Amino acid sequence: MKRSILCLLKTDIHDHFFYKIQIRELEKLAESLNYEIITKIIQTKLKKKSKFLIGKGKVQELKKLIQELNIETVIFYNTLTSKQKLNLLTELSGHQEVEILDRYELTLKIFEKNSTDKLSKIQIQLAQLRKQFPLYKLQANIKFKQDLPARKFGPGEFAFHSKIKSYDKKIATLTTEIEQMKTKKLKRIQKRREILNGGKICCIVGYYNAGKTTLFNLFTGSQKPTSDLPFTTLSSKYRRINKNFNIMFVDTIGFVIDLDPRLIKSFELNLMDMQNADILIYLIALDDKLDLINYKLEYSLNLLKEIGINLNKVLLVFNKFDLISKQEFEIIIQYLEPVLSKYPYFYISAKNKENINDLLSFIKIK
Ligand SMILES: Nc1nc2c(ncn2[C@@H]2O[C@H](COP(=O)(O)OP(=O)(O)O)[C@@H](O)[C@H]2O)c(=O)[nH]1
Ligand SMILES: [Mg+2]
Repeated sequence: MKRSILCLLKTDIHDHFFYKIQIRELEKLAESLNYEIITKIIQTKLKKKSKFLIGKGKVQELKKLIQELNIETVIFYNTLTSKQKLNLLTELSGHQEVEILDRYELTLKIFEKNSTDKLSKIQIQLAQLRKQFPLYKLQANIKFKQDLPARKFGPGEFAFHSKIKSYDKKIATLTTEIEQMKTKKLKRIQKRREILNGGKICCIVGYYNAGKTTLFNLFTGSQKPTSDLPFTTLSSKYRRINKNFNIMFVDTIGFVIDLDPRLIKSFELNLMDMQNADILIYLIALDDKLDLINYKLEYSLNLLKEIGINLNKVLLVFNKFDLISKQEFEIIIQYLEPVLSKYPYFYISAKNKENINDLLSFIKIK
């Protein structure tokens, strides 16, 4: 367990609600990697562009806390530029170097830990390289200037350039590899369509912990691992209910709030599963707070639209019905009326197998 501090910069002074969700999300992500959260720092500041992201005074406060509380890692909710990360590393490291992470890097670390298949591994590796490269360039540049103040060309510079070249090369190789995998994947999807012979592909999407894998297992009799930890599922899986049933289900990666666009891009291959499906079950966990359900729903529908998905194929499915009362459900439905009037919706409990047959019948005729 690494002793850690969480750090969030809030740029909206009127935000009295959402930042709490953000910091809670960060906490969950960090805990899933065994970081021990010792304390949290939240600063409200309008300007994000600054030397350290947070203000200079806050940095000194942070420095003191790191020493007093024996902190090994500082995790930021906001994305840090390479310059900000370098400045923070320089300013905050005492005898021992502190680890500085932003949520983007933290998420990649979770991906890395959970990835079991080659495809996910390559996508993650590429995203990590792309993120590390600019920081490496900055660090190497500074170091090389310190090492060789007088000479123009020296061994330091040579090493620096050859490392940059190897970074470039690795990124290019992985990019090509992913392009090839995309082509192969499209072919595989087409083959599945041929086997289905007019049947449908139904992809289950939604936030992590919505119960996607639980529902997939229930539909297909699979035994994929489920858990309340983020990103247990990384690679997509296709499976039919049985040979006589003309629908194939797909379980895939979950969303998180405020997903960095680069993260979305780095999982292009998973997006292909969503883009090529005939039906999208958008699964929503009913045990979240009402505001959060609403926020997640709006955010995800937008996201789906952005990645080019026709929203006509979306079916909203509320899961974990067993965890709330009928009255609570009514309140949720009323609150979400503006969205619900646009999509067909169902409520189920994947765990207790409630209302599953109704859902299946609907999918069959859709
Ligand atoms: N109470 C309840 N828990 C559920 C239900 N469906 C899934 N879960 C639990 O929610 C957690 C996340 O499930 P999982 O299928 O891994 O979610 P995923 O991240 O969307 O794939 C697990 O602990 C499941 O046991 C449900 O209908 N009711
Ligand atoms: Mg899952």
